[in-house]
Amino acid sequence: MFDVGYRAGGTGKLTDVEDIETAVDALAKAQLVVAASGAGMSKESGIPTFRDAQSGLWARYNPEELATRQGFAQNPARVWGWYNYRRGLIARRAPHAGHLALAALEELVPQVVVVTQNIDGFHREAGSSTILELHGNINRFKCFDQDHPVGIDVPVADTDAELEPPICPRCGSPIRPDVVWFGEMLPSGLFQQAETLSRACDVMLVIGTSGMVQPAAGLPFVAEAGGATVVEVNTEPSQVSHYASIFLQGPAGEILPQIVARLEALRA
Ligand code: BJW
Repeated sequence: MFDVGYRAGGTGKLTDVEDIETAVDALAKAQLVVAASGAGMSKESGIPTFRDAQSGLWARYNPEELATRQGFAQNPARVWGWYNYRRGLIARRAPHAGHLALAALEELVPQVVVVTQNIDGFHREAGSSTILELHGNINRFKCFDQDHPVGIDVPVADTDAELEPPICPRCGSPIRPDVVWFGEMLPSGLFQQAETLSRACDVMLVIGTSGMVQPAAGLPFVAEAGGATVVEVNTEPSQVSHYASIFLQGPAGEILPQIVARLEALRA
């Protein structure tokens, strides 16, 4: 359970009950809710986040070696092996109660859009219907040189051992996961769509992101400037907390079901 709500920039601490009720009130009146999720959303499914000191996905690697075009060009087998290992991890895990609660929110609010930085596909698996995957999807593939989409069945791996990637049948360049690496643009039009929705939404739920990676990190700011109530759900204060209207401290898998249960009770 979460103990104490913390209002960033505010005058003091509010109890969790007051904060959660304020969030529920805002959601009950909302026409459009944007749920902006990051790696912390999937932590309780057993997927490590990126920036946790000990267990994060970067703990044993330098991100520049793995999540950049230069890293792949230098050692495609290393990067392909790392992603195959992560695909295996995701394949063995499932969405948790927090993902399911976000999907259930669609029954309680006229429009809910999930804007996620996650590449694991758990929101779709949980039943959310409108999802913008800003950083791509680990189970989709394209070629390195030409971005040709490649529909192949790639076996997952139990280890992150180096493995040569398959070759694009059209141009012969190595195949890579269709995700967004550092220095790459987000999929065309997708970010603009996310920005428009963020500006228009009544409530933005910001769930489990450190708010360190642009341009996704700017969306809560866009929502706040557009007049939305920004509700952050995170186990720790983050870069987003500075301008969140409400900070609910605790795990997404506990807080989101509580919010939905209270909304359901209001509607009953
Ligand atoms: C919980 C929890 C629980 C834990 N419940 N919460 C200088 C200034 C500004 C920008 C830049 C700059 N230098 C470079 C840039 C641009 C760069 C960037 O932002 N870099 C920063 C590191 C500074 N951005 C880009 O390059 C982007 N493209 C771009 O900007 O294009 C324009 C451009 C082009 C050319 C040149 C320059 C600009 C692309 C970014 C792509 C990011 N890709 C990755 C990898 C995806 C593929 C893969 O998965 O391998 O995306 S990096 C990684 O970080 C991944 C994530 O989606 C992303 C964000 O991480 P996230 O989700 O916030 O996770 P964490 O781990 O950071 O945080 C987890 C949070 O959860 C924590 O707060 C916990 O407390 C919390 N939590 N358990 C609730 N149970």
